[in-house]
Amino acid sequence: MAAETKRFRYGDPIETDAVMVEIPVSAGDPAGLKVDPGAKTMSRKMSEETIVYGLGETVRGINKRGWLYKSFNADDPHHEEGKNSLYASQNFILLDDGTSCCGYYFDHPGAVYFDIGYTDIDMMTVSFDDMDLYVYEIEGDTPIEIVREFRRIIGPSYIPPKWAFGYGQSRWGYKTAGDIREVADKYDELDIPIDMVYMDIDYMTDFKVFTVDPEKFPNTKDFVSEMKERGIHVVPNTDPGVKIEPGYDVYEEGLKGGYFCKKEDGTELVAAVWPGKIHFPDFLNSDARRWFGDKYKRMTDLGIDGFWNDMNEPAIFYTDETLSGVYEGLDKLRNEEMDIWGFFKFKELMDSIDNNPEDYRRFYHDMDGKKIRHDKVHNLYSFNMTRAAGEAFKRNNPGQEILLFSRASFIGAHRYGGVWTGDNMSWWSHLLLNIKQMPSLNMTGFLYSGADTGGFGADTTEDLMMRWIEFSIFTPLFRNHSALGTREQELYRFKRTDDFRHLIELRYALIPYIYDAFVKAAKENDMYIRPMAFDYRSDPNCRDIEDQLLVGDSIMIAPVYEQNAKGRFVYLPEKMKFVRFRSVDDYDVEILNKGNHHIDLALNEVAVFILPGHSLPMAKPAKRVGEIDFENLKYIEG
Ligand code: MIG
Repeated sequence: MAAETKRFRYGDPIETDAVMVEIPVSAGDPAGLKVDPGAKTMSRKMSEETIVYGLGETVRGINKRGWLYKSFNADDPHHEEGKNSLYASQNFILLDDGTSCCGYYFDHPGAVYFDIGYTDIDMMTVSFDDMDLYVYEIEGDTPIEIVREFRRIIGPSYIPPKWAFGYGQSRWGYKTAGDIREVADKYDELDIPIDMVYMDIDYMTDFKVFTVDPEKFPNTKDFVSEMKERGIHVVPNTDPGVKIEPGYDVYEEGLKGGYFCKKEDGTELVAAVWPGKIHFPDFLNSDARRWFGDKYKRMTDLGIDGFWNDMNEPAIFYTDETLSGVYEGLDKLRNEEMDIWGFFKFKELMDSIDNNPEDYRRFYHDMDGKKIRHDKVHNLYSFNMTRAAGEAFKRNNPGQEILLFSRASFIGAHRYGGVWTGDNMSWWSHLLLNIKQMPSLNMTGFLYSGADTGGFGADTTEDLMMRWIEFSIFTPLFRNHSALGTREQELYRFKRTDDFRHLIELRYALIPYIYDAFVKAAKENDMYIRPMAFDYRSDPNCRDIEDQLLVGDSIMIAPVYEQNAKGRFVYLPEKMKFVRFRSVDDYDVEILNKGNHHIDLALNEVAVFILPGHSLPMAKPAKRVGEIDFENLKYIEG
């Protein structure tokens, strides 16, 4: 039986455009959900065996059971397991008890709460602030079929240019053309392959979107082409907020066109982000979307062909309203004698200043004639920023392939771009989190994804960087990025640069495999990275595995994610060929039988397991994706 979808309607849903295939609305409630309109909940009992997959980029495991997740895109750099929200809202879940399975998509643009065995370990309860939504219930025989059907209805995943499968170096702190050039030079001096160097916010004039500071980049066009001639793409960061500055044309145009989000009284919301006081473009309005999207042409006219959209939850440092509330509160405290409760009140006031929920209720969108308060459609903001860019590229750069990925996301955005998982930390636990997030993101259509390799916040270490790279070799987006003020982590900052070169070369040798598997997954609505239990569903030992993954059709990976570990345990659901790579040409192979094994993996060694009957194609090492010979490959037979 092929999987089948039914659609149910509750209340007065806002059209999100997440789903592309028109499915007739069925009467009644979904077969597997108990709907309680009074409580605004939809629930379902789970058996002891039930695994709950999905939710895209979230905290915790591949199996989402045992926690409360809130879909409400959050700018929160503390990705700890006690959190309920990260940057993304991908409201797709898949329940599998081993013999029967089904999927649900809750198409709702506001907050959605997924209590998956949190209140009651055997119950899943999904709730809403407003029960205005479409629910899609997908029935099918296997998790793979359900995902395929879900992906069919949400439309095809974005495929980036081939060079976007190369290695990228980024850091918040590169300021000038000279800084960027130096990064490229150092990589080239050490012969470490690289295809991209990223430009973080300092390239702009006063953080004004769609500007390049002429002092830091005296001739951007020449610089971009100089870099491109050596095979390197420069990829700038783009923020949604438009600086309020008379004379700045983006601001003037936006104001004149009425493209900014307004408050109840009809005046533009003023918020503070990097540029200082800004207005937010109303991406939920098709005219504003078109207008903002067209501005990317300023950058593509300079030869730029890749972008990362940041801060689009949207993040708000403060608004005047919140700020004066905080000042008032502080003044009150100042006039009273400070006691211990005053101290806590003081701290609470300070913490309330950014991303304040009240601020998300302070402004409205004009959804093509319909005025809707922001918090009701919060999760659509980043989707429509990405869409603004993606649609504009089709319009203004026809036939050109452009790299695009975003921080915040919602289903639908996967058709226009990829995602990176935001401000993680240089922690071993975040390498493991990255491993667990990838298959969940793949389920929801975000195939082009990856994390800040080496970790963004906090100081990385050489061994963490090495182990992280050994995993990122397999993620479509492979970018080393770090925060201002942290230890510098370009690969040339470390001692074992030969090992790093060998690892990045291995990535490049595997790009024919990775790219093929990626494109095939995108075209066939499959997953490029999958949990073990998807392919080995009848093997009970695979049901709990959260740290081994299937990549494409031919390989399994088992990354090391513990500091000082010299190897790890793996479970093989069938006989496989274990390849221990030190470099493209230096590896040993061993056939391992089905069962548990401990494998030794020195710090510079990567484990790849080739599935029986499959083979792993490898290209000759190249310094740029464009130099890879996709025709002459050698094959390691499984
Ligand atoms: O408030 O542009 O997640 O990757 O380096 C921080 C500076 C803004 C957040 C992004 C991060 C980026 C940083 N940005």
